[in-house]
Amino acid sequence: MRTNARERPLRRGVARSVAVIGVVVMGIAVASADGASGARVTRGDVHAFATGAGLDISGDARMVRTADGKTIVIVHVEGLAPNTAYGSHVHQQACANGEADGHYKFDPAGPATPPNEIWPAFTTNAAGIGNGYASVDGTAGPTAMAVVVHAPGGAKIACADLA
Ligand SMILES: [Cu+2]
Repeated sequence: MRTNARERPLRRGVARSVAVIGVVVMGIAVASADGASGARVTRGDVHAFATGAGLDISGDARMVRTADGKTIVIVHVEGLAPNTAYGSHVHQQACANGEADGHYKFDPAGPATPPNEIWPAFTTNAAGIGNGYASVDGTAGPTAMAVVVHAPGGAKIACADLA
């Protein structure tokens, strides 16, 4: 069947992505425990904004500034709609300050797209669970303060302060 032939590579790709995220999470756990690696980790729990208050959203977000000058962000969110693509970005204020304000940019005068911004977007599984991942060259500055999750329409629905 032609349909199956098309689906198989996609499924393999998804499985590979999940495996890659798993390896990265393990690597970060090691980095957190081992200060000698030189990586700096900030993290926070994901909670719903007022606009997402009807949803029982939970999860966590992590930012790793690696010793070799990369910034990696991982966000894990539960309680979302199934099989849905969500936007997610690093924002430049705390969640409680203007709903985290706008996007963090490495170069404030640069483009509003990666890699000048950090976008750990994701698509949820059938259980409404999503795992987002982004890795960019450069060490994020101190105003990379929160990870925001956006509904498909763009509304800010959830946030995690990175501390
Ligand atoms: Cu955003």
